[in-house]
Amino acid sequence: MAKRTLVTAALPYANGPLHLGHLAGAYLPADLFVRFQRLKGNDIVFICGSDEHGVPITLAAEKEGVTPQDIVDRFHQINKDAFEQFGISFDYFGRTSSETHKKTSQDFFKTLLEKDVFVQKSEQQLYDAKADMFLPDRYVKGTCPVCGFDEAYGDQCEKCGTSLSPSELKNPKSVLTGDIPELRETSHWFLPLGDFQPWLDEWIGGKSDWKQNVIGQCKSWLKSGLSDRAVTRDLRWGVPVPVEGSEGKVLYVWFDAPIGYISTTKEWAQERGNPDEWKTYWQDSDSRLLHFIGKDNIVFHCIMFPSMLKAHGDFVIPDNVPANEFLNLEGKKLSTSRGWAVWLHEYLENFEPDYLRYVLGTTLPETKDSDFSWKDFQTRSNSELADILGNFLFRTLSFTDRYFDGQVPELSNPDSQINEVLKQIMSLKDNIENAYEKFQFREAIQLSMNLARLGNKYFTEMEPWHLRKNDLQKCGDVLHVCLQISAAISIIFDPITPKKMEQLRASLGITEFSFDTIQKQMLKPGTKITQGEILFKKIEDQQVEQQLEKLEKTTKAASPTLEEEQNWPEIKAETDYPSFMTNDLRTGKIIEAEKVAKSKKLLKLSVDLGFETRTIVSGIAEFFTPEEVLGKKVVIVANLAPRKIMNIESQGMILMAQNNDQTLKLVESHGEPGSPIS
Ligand code: B3M
Ligand code: ZN
Repeated sequence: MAKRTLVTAALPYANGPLHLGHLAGAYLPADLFVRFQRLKGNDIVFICGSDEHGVPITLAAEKEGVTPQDIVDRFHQINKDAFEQFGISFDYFGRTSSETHKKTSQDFFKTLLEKDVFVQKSEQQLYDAKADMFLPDRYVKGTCPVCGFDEAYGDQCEKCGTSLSPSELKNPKSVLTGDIPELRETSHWFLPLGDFQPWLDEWIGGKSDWKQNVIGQCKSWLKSGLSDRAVTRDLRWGVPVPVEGSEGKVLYVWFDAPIGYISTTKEWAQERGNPDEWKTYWQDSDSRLLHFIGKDNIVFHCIMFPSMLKAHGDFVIPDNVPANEFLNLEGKKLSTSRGWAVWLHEYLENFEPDYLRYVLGTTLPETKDSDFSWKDFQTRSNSELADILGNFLFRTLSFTDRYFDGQVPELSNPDSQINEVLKQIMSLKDNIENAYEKFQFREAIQLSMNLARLGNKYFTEMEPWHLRKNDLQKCGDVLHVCLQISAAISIIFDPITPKKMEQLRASLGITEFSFDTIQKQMLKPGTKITQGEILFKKIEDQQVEQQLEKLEKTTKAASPTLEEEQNWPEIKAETDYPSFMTNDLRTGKIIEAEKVAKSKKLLKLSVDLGFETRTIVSGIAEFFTPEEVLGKKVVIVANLAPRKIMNIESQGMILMAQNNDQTLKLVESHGEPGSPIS
């Protein structure tokens, strides 16, 4: 077991504000982990900062007609504030435009240069004569050589995920001027990743404790073979290449950004007045390095940066990279360009952070993509945070305040039931610890809520309001137990809802605590407690509706991008007229609609065809409520052979249009029910 841990969370690009997807991908899981480790009293440092270089920044600046510096200054502050308000408890939040970072990354580059790690190559690259610059990465768009998608970027095709270099694109176009670029000779330094392949194979092959999704991605990269990666660019914005005669060249953002973890740790140490302290985290073999990231950053953190660290030789190599998958929003892929996102600073205008920390924590995309919906946010906030956790704490504290003079009663007769309940606190505690250590935060949070469930159920079953009248001693015992559970909650929930737990501990008079101070009886009899206020209030329907309306509005305002308009499947193989005419399409009016029990996807519909009524089972329940389709006139395939779906005979099919974001839309008809469509 390592003596100390350095946790990093991906450095967010300072080119825009943060949204829920960022929080769920890297920052919340990292913060849960770090807060838990701090509770355990373990030595841990949590580092992050703004990624202020690279094409994402310069493109944002060009779009707005301001300087890159303006962009990064603005979003560094906005994002830093949002993190703070969400209680993301970095020990230091730096930025890659700092002097320390410049020096650290230049020194890193120079070391690799001296060790002869790089390959220097001259090659023809795309150049925009009008803009007078080379076109690295996202400065160029074109057709993907792999899947044919014609809006692929110079560094990656977002459709098929292939990572590309600009010269691989077919029909390239400059995003600055729209011109077709010319080719010009330029020279760059490359990291020959292939040289590291044997080492990477062995290193990653030995990682039995890494998450499956991470291992899977790494293995597929390794399997397809690693090639040279350019680590410099012809750009004006970035860390200058520290080699004489290389004016106009900067380090590639994915070369300098991970080194930002090192420079930020240095700045943290400087700020603490112990400038060499960073070395213990980066250079002592007793330190473990953990990178929390989203899945799109896996290759950089598991292949490229470890190779850089290995080549350098002075630093520890990551111990684990617990990357998350993606978070969807209301069943659709998050998209900032389409306005389909919930921005953190906007969330904070309406709700307290701890609600989101909890709800998002229960839905983290740990092993596969997951979904955030406002309805679910409301349901979980109300039925778990308010009805279980908040209710239990309020009942316990107010009862004690009222009938026991605000003091923890004695436990006079610890019968077997009481012992069982107290024992369960301890076994939940162990299981929670285990889940945190394995990066299973959803599990840890669910188990934490089980502790509140235990308390709530016990309180209800024991009916202390009756006991008070006929067995005051037993009533005291029950409250004693409930207060012990409350005390355990105030620590166990600390990583999840830190602000609320601070309030709770103030009510319980707990000042010194750690995860291991959770005992069956933490609160001594006679301890004074105060009732405090209700910790979790319910979220009203109208608050959630407002959020949904806002989402609709922002999506409409953001015009769809070209890539979305053109991203349609290929036309199917040709058919002939007689074959097509064997399909009997009719107008049908939906006259009844209900959800199929035990199915998320299916609606059972009664459809009036004028001359008869059909039952049709349709897989549209994730897109329409029964009320929304009722009365609609749609297009039916009327001569499709009947099929049994969930034991219901479906007598036809309804035509749907499928949009790029995978949503379904009804194909509506203006004909009369029964009218043939051809
Ligand atoms: N800025 C990409 C991102 O925000 C990048 C991460 C850098 S981590 C060293 O997704
Ligand atoms: Zn592609």
